[in-house]
Amino acid sequence: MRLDSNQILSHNDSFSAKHRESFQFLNRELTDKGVDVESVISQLQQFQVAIPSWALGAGGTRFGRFSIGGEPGDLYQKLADISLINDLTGAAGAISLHIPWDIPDETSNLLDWAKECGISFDAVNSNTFQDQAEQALSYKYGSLCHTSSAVREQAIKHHVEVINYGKSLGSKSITIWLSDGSTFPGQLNFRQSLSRTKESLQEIYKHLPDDWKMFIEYKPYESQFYSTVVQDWGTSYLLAAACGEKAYSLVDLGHHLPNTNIEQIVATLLSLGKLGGFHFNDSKYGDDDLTVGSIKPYQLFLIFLELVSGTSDPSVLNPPISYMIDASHNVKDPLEDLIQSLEAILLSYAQALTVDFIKLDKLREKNDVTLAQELLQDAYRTDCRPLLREARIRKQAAYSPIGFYRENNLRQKLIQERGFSNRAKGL
Ligand code: AFD
Ligand code: MN
Ligand code: MN
Repeated sequence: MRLDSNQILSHNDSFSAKHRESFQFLNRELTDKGVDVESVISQLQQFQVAIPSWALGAGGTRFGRFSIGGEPGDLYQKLADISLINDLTGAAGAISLHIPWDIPDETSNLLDWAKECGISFDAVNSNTFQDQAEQALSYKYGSLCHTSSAVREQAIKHHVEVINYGKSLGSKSITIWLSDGSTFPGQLNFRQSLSRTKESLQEIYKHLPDDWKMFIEYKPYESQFYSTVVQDWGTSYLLAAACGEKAYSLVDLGHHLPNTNIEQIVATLLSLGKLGGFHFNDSKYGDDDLTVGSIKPYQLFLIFLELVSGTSDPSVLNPPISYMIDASHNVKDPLEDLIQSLEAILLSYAQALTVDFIKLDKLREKNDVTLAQELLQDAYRTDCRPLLREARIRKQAAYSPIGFYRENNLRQKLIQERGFSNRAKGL
């Protein structure tokens, strides 16, 4: 559904006096601190986060799923939903597909439709954590790590098919998340399963086009509950290093045991030049796939602090990072949840961009812990939302995306258009 740009403009006009006052106040406050506000706004306008195709319908847990109505029933409707989010936010111009859930009958008019929606194709995601209907061999006991070479070959073939499908759509990266592991002690030989996984990934890597990247995602548990082969950032890093320069680690915020210092992992992978990308979400206990910034917003800010300082450090040789949301919406309207996630991501990014890193480094050199902390907390406690609104307004996106979505009853319109029976393939 493409939104009427005139409707967005009149929405924005209705807030213009209020926005001008708060933006001018913040602009003065930040300029007095030496912040280049125009540069911050321009970076906010350029920042893009890919939307996962599997997050546009109501999610679920292993205990059940509750439909919401108006959900997308196919990839064309998913692209329409993302174009709606992008029209409102200006920050969601790409979709990340999940194969085979997202293989439509005909790719040619899919490209035309995606172009009409203004949406490009970001990373493609493989799936060897489920068995598909026509699959010859089961992944029940693993895929790329499997003791049977026939199963490993089938899984490698699947990844090559995913790459080829992505190539047909203009994608330039593949994300590989393996749930391979064991549920009980004794089930798996740790050393052999790791070396089999490495060899399988190296085989897939041979099929990676020169201008592609391979993201190796890690996760401590699920769907296995005793061990996961690619369990942590270190394992992901060693596998990426074993594959080659086009392979990187992917950090999913929900894939860390409680209290892990994720911002330190981000800094370490940046210094190794192997930080490929993020799956943004939030969590309280595990891989809860909660709305970004809804539980630990300060952690998100500290992660962006490492991203902003790392990517502006000439000694850090890390390529541009791929950003994606990876969350599941069980009790909220999925489109509203994705809009909230985008707001949280851009807000943390904006706050981190206002930090004076030269001043911070001087305080660190002097071991002035209090003032170093004060500097960070001051940035985190600054309400930078007027900067996000200014960035959106300048892109003809909405002053308040959620406000516009509600004012115009967009979910009701989707229900009128699609009814309640749709259920897109996915988790
Ligand atoms: C699940 C996994 C992982 C993966 C995603 C898409 O935990 O995050 O990236 O599915 O395959 O969330
Ligand atoms: Mn993920
Ligand atoms: Mn996950």
